[in-house]
Amino acid sequence: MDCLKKLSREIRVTELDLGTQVDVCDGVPDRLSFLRDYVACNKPLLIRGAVQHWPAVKDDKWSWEGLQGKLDGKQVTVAVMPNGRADAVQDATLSPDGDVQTCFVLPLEESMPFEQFAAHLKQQHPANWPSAGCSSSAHDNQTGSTDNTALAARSDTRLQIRQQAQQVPCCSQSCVGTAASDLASAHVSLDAHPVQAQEACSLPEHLVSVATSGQQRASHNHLDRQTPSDGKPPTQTGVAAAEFHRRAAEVLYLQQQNSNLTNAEFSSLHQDVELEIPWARDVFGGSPDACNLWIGNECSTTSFHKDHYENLFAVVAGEKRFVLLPPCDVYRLYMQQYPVAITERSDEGRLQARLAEPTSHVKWTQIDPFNPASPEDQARFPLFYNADMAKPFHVTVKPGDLLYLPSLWLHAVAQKPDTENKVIGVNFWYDMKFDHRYAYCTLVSELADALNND
Ligand SMILES: O=C(O)CCC(=O)C(=O)O
Repeated sequence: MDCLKKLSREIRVTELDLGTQVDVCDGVPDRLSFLRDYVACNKPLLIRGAVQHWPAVKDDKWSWEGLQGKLDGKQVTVAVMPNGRADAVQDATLSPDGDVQTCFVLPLEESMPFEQFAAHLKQQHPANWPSAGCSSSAHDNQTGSTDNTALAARSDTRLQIRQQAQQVPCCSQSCVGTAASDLASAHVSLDAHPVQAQEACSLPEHLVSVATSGQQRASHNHLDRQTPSDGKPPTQTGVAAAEFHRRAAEVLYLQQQNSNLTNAEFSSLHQDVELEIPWARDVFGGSPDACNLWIGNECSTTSFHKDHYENLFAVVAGEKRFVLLPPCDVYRLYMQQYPVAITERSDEGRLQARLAEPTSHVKWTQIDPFNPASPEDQARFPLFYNADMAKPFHVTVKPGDLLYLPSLWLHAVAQKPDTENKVIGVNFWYDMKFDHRYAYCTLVSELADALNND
């Protein structure tokens, strides 16, 4: 372990030559300096104003009004989670037995009209949350059950994990997913954030249909035959309101990592951005493999992971807050294998997780830099939390800025919304070189595994 610590220190000093901050420059550097001083050294750089000229930024073309003018009526695919922690390790309660298992949980992917997605994000302001708000931390639920809750050859991209995990059809007609053979296996309860049912509330228009369809489903699903604790049968309005509140608390994130921005459903947005960064073509030797659109709000976070790509991440609206560790620090994240669980919607409309079939495992980390570490976490993960270890780098990317995030860097991302409660990013993934750097990162990772298993 001392050798790995020494490697971390040496790389920080000799190659990265970074203090406590990632380098920042105003405007695009010349290609040669960028290649020599950053790409060749695998060193991140925040380039302020690099995409300021995009109409989406300069002319605010991607206000909700602007986006809805272009996208209303189009179906979009959205990741749905009860707690905004898609593709993250979390404790889930497996029903019917109530076994708690620590799993890597994939989101439900649902297809919905863009206007429904937009209305959902708009109403989901922290001020509307009765308790913990959009915290990504563990949450409980109305029923009282526990809930803590491309691009082949790149075995750990989140897209590929999603593709590998078996998806199941869900009750909603709008759900996306491939058929699964068996719905009757163990389920993980994944209820949404706690929201008090308020019968007297007025339902935002986009959720009236949800509540109504919930009402219809409820009568098929025996919800109306359940007896609540006060002994009175629930009214249909009560059932609809409960489903409305549960749905309103779900966290939606438009993010697919399959080059979704280049797809036909988003063609009306193409005039507002660039689908490739002109000066990056020379640096990376070609066009990006993927150009991804991300629309969410602060309820969603992205857990620590690395990608086998050179990444240019542009922010159009709101702010992205990256927490970064260089690849040589991978041993500090205590990566281990977790069973993969998928999220699905039950007949009653609840989000549930169940183990993927056939069983699969993913190497991931449990460390969540966005939640205060408990004393137990600090004791379990000293290489991350101990005061004598180097702190991760923090970078805030604002509208018009572009972050160069080198391949294999470990990153976790949180978001701060703009005044319209949205955060929009566009990123470009370029092929990385699988050279000596890749080999040494693999060595560090395998040494860390060996040490952890000792
Ligand atoms: O913006 C996010 O939530 C995650 C971005 C990310 O992980 C990536 O660009 O690789």
